[in-house]
Amino acid sequence: MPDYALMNQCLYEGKAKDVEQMTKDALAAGRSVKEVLEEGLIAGMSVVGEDFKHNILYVPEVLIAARAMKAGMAVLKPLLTAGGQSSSTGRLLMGTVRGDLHDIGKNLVCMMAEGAGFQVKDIGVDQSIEKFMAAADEFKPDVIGMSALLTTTMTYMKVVVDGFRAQGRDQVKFAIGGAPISQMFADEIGADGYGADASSAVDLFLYLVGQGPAPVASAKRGVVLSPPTRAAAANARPADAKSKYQILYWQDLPSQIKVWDDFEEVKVDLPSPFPERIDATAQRLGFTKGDDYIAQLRWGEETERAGTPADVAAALQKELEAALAK
Ligand code: B12
Repeated sequence: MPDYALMNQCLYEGKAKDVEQMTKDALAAGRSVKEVLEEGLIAGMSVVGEDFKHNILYVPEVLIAARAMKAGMAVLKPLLTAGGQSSSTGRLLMGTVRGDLHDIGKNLVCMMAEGAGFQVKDIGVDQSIEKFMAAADEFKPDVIGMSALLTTTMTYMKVVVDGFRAQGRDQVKFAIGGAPISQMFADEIGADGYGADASSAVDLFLYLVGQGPAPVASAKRGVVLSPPTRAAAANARPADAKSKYQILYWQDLPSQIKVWDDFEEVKVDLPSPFPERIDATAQRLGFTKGDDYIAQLRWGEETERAGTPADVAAALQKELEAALAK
């Protein structure tokens, strides 16, 4: 019996070569494609999804895990398509809407959806309604997922939804997501649902194909502190509390701060103007493709300083802002 727990762990840690080899070994040992997919890969990815949802893992780690998942999937793919053993949960067509080149979130959603057993067709970025329609004619999706990161492009989602509905194509469901998107916006444009992150997206897709419960309303993630955790932490923590922290850099530009102690963890996505600086530099250097962009991210050294995680996070943010203003 293959050690699926170990395989899940390797996937979680993003060890693509190990996952690939274990997938091959499990097949060589006579296990079914379905079993290897579900117990070796999907089970590992679902832990990644949960930990991402709860801010235990962050975007770079999730993308690395997703690449390991892809390495395993690449071994299974020919067998899945040839043997008719597909355990497809549903068919998902994904694209970023016209005028928008952001694809990191979309790619992540695609990988997690594949991990959950969906057959995914990703038509890429900057996609017009005509392209969505042509792809839908060919691929016959159950769900169309649209991504938009710009307030100027999100409105195009309505054009696509309206266009499909106007042609009487009511059977396909629309899921939408991206930084400026909300449930309210989804309701406004008549989409069937909104997902705040890749894990919520998969819950939503499962629901839309009748294979999961209605997702609870998801909200954007920000600083991770629930009031009960803070209260408990405040009681348990010694007066001379120390916290550890790391800064996530895009090249040498700070993007996120993570601070933790034995009681809680705080994550701060640095607000404007930090993302604009990163955007401008990425554009200037031509690192605008998902993988190229992600390859520039790295966590800084783990460091310790006095204070609770919330205090340290606030102080660090101030210092970074002051340094940027110079
Ligand atoms: C990376 C990035 C870029 C990269 C994109 C690289 C790439 N290949 O994607 C580059 C440098 C190319 C870029 C360019 C620009 N960018 Co930019 N960019 C970002 C940045 C920093 C991160 C986006 C990201 O990847 N996040 C990580 C992923 C994992 O999260 P996500 O995309 O939100 O996806 C998650 C969820 O939203 C959800 N989801 C996403 N899609 C879907 C779909 C479905 C169906 C579902 C259910 C869920 C779902 O699940 C995902 C996974 O968890 C954001 C800042 C931010 N905080 O969002 C700015 C940001 C989006 N960019 C911005 C801007 C202004 C631009 C530019 C106009 C800059 C310029 N002056 O040229 C250009 C526009 C280019 C274009 N036409 O699209 C602004 C948008 C402001 C606004 N209100 O419209 C932001 C918010 C930065 C800022 N604060 O100013 N950008």
